[in-house]
Amino acid sequence: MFSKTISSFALVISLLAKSVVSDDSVMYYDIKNLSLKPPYINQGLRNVDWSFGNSTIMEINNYIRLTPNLPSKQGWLWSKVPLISSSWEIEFEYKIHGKNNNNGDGFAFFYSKERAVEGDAFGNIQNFKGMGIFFDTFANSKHGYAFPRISGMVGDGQLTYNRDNDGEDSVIDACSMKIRDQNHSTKAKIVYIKDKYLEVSLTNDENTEYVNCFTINNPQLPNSGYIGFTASTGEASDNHDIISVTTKGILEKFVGKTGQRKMIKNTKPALEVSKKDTKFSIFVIGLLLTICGFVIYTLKNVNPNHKKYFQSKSRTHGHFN
Ligand SMILES: [Ca+2]
Repeated sequence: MFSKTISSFALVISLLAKSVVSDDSVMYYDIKNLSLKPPYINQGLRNVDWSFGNSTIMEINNYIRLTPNLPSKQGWLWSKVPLISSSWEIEFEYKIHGKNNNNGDGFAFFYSKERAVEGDAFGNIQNFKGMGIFFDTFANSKHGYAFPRISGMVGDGQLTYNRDNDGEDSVIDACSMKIRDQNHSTKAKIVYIKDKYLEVSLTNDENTEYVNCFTINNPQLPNSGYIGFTASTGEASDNHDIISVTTKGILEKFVGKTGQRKMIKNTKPALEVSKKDTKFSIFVIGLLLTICGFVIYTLKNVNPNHKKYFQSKSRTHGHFN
């Protein structure tokens, strides 16, 4: 009986221990109204969380085409509400394609204070406040690196993206990678950890798993920003398609260098539940240990006559184990 009691306690304690969240875990939560996937509509025949304009069209179940493969087009797709998480991860699938030799200009991802203001930074204003990642497929001037070029810029409202030199004055970091007319899906993942870093990773035909494009140390971004995708064509053109967007918040408390990744579904309640779970688990474990100690003490100090009584009762009922 005694060994059974101990093993039962051990089982309960091990089960409870699994609900305790370790401090070095990276905790994510889905932000559904800042995510997008086919068929792109979530209320009737429209999407209440995103809007698009200019040359952009939506092909339900397939793609949101920022620009068609035609000259002198601009298009945009913007979230209607800003992302307010201090740390976040945005992953999106896109497709740049066109069966022509003169291809361009590319598209851009933005996390910025403004939304849907048109301009010459791939269809967005050039002096935006926030982060811009440019997927530039057309070299407007000569450089010592290859195109397509994926580059990052942090705008403060004053700094201007210069299209004529492909943003060379304002780009913080960049990499070159084949991202047009790929057979495998082309995806980008942007991870921003407040006060630490912003990392851009990409996939293509050669790299079906994410590879690092660049990492910017401690970029100063606004506390909140709209998520936007814009594209433009000039004499050179391409189809610029957004296939899907997945936005997740990251709980800073659990950010660690080699943290174990774990999904949780709800935002604020998740953090509160974790704390409560931890406190509750510690309380229950303490209570069980106290009961356990009391049982051990009682069994050790029980009156021999009582022991006989218990044995006698047990035999009466046919229980010997
Ligand atoms: Ca360019």
